Amino acid sequence: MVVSDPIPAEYSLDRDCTTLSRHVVQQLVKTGKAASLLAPEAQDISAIMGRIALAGKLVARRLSKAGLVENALGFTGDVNVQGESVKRMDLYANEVFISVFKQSGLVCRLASEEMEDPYYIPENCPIGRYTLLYDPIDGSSNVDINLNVGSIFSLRQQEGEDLDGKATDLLQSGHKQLGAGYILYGPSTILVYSVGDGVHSFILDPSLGEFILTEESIQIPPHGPVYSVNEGNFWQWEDSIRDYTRYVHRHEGYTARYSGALVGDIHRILMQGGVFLYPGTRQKPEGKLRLLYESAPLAFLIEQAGGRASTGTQRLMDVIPQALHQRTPLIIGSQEDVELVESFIQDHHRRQGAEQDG
Ligand code: P6P
Repeated sequence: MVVSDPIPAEYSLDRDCTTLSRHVVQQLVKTGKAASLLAPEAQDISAIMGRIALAGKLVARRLSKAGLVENALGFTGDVNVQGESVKRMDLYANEVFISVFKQSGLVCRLASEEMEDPYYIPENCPIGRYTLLYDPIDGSSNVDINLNVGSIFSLRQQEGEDLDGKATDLLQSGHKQLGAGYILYGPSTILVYSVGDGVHSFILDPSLGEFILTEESIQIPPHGPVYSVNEGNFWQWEDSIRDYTRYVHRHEGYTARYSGALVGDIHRILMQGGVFLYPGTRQKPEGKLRLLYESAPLAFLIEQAGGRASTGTQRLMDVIPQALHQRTPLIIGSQEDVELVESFIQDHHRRQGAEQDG
């Protein structure tokens, strides 16, 4: 008689065999973006997600040892295109994403927060017509103090030949994204993605070296208690955002959470509900966060999870960038909480209009 050794509940085989690549292919067929599991577009995007997962594993490994490895932490002494001091981890992660796509025949252009112009992999271009836009390490100020950081990615299809090397075909709205996601490097390494049919999360099982499916079709609560904003900027904000802040200070049921790293703050809101704000200031009305590789991919995800993302006055996904590193104000999260912030902005504009008419 064969005695089947009971498999402990936490190791369900079906779940452990739902690897990221297999899940992506299934998703693409479900969304109709691929005719079959073996269709080239399904295999390509699945392979791209597999390479992104490999990049996540390499970055997670480096982060876990950063404190023990010479010259892994701290600053390089350079300043990036954003005018920000570059951390060694920023550069490492940026190189990792480039390296995993070399000889892949998949992605022929990479646009990153860390590079003024896109990086081309010409040998891939005849085959792979995809462009990866990414923030290799978002929140890198947290790296040296062992707090959570993340990578954000967005996948687009190249349009035209880009002969001038300026990638102007990328200057289109967020609706052009084929998929988007983030990797959160925390107590666990979590990869969250969507290719247009819901948001799904995977946790890296270090013993397997695989991202294992943990949650499918994540839905953000319509309302949540968290508001996530750097209140140190209060005196630089427009009156509308100050009025919103005073409202949540004075009403029960709100709590402030802000880590200084976008991916962790967004993940909390995706899972528990609430709103994240990085509004413009009087000096910088365009805000701080970048549109193409931070706000647009997160807006894609949050909308797929039933949430809302805006600049405060416009749906974030509709914004058409004028430049690769364009910044944008970002208000993102639960439908009701984003709408509450927008209502303060609309009221403020109405009052301004009335005063001007008055
Ligand atoms: P501040 C990190 O530099 C980042 O780009 C995001 O990860 C984060 O949400 C934001 O900037 C924090 O900016 O001005 O509050 O320190």
